Amino acid sequence: MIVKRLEDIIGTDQEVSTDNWISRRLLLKKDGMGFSLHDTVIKKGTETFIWYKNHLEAVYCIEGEGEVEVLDDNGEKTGEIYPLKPGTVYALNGHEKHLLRATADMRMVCVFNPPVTGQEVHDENGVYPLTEED
Ligand code: 9YT
Repeated sequence: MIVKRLEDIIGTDQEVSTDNWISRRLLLKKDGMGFSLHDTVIKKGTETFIWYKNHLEAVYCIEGEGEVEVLDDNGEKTGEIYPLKPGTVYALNGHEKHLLRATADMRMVCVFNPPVTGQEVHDENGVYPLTEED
């Protein structure tokens, strides 16, 4: 059995920070679960373009508020916007391009399949790279 605590991850290399979010990676590829599990804070006032073309992600909001806007394959707005508040989950089952906005610090529990390896941040296309073994 694996047991970890958020307090033990904060300040280690399993905590990855960008201008828009901070991600505490509780379970990673190396843990062998077939998914990774993250406790992520999306910073208030930010808008992030994201495209997980290599991953499926489910995101469960447990604190804060914001919205997610679905984009089409060209990255153009579709008008499809979903408010996010505690108790709302969205799942990117179609690798949708999207914009994530936080009007207050938003705390999200995120699951990735395939699991991330640890240090991933979005590249210039909003994408996390895939590792060789994936
Ligand atoms: C919700 C989302 O995709 N935020 C960006 C960071 C990501 N959740 C991560 O790597 O933890």
